[in-house]
Amino acid sequence: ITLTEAIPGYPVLTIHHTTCLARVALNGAHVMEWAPAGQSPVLYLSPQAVLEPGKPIRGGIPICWPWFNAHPSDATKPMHGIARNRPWTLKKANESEAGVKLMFVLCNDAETHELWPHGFEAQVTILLGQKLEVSLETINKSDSSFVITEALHTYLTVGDISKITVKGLADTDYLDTVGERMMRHQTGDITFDREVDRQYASTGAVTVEDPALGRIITVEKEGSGTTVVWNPWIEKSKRLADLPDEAYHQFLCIEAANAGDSAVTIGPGASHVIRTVVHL
Ligand code: TA6
Repeated sequence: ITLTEAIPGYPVLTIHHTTCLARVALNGAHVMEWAPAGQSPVLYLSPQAVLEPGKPIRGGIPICWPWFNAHPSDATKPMHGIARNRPWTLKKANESEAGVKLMFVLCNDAETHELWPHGFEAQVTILLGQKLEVSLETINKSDSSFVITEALHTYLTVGDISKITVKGLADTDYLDTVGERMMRHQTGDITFDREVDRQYASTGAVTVEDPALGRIITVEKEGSGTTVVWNPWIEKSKRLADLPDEAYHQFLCIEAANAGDSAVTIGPGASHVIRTVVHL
C-alpha cells in the first residue's frame, strides 16, 4: 500500500497485492480502480475523469450519500450528496494474505451542516482482494431521526454494452427515469439498445454476462432495497464532459442503493449499513 500525491492535494492509495491491484482516492473514499490478480480491470474509470479536490470522479465506485440524485428540495445542492466531493479521513489500512482492508471516516462539520444539517459519522470500509467489498455505515450522532437515500454507484467495465445481459432482476418493478418517469415491470433479462436509468425494487444479487470479455461479473449486496441500472447511451454520454462520447459502449453501472420507497430512516444513536460485493 503506498500513499502518493501525484496531483498535489489529491492523495491516492495504490494497492499492489498478490490478490489484486487497486487505487483508492481519499477524495470521496473513492475506489477508482480494481483488478483481481490475473484479470483485466473490473471497474470502469473514465480517461477524462476529473481528479481534483471537491470534484466527483467519473468511474470506480462513487459514494452517493446522504441523498441519491438531486437533493429532494434544493436543486442548488450537489447531485448525489456530500460524500463524493470532499476528503475522507483514512483511519485504518491493514494488509493480510486475503487482501487489503481500508477504513475511512467522515464526520459532520460546519461545511456539511450547510448542506445537510445533521450530526453524523459515516464510515466506509473497503476490502480489496480477489473480491471487492465496500460497506457504508451511517451513524446518527444527533438526538433526532433523519432519512437518507444512498448508492454505491459501481461502474463496471464491459467489452460491448450491446452484447451484455443482466440477470437477477426479472419480474421486478422499477422506476424508469428515462423520458417520462414511470413505474414499469421487468420481464426477463436486461439488455441494452438505448439509455437505461432504472431504479429496481430489489434486494438480490445481479450478474452481468459479458460475452465480449468472456466473463460474468456478480454484484451482491446487503442493506439495500434498490438496484440502480444505468447506461447513458449516446446523447447523455455527449453531455457528460468527463466521459468520452463513445465510452457508453464500455461500461455499465450496477448500483446497490436505497432510494424511493427504500429510503432509510435512522433514529438517534442508531446506525445502518449498505454493502456491495463485486466478484468474477
Ligand atoms: O446512475 C443513476 C444516475 O442518477 C444517472 O441518472 C446519472 O445521472 C448518474 O447517476 C451519474 O450521475 P453524476 O452526477 O455522477 O453524473
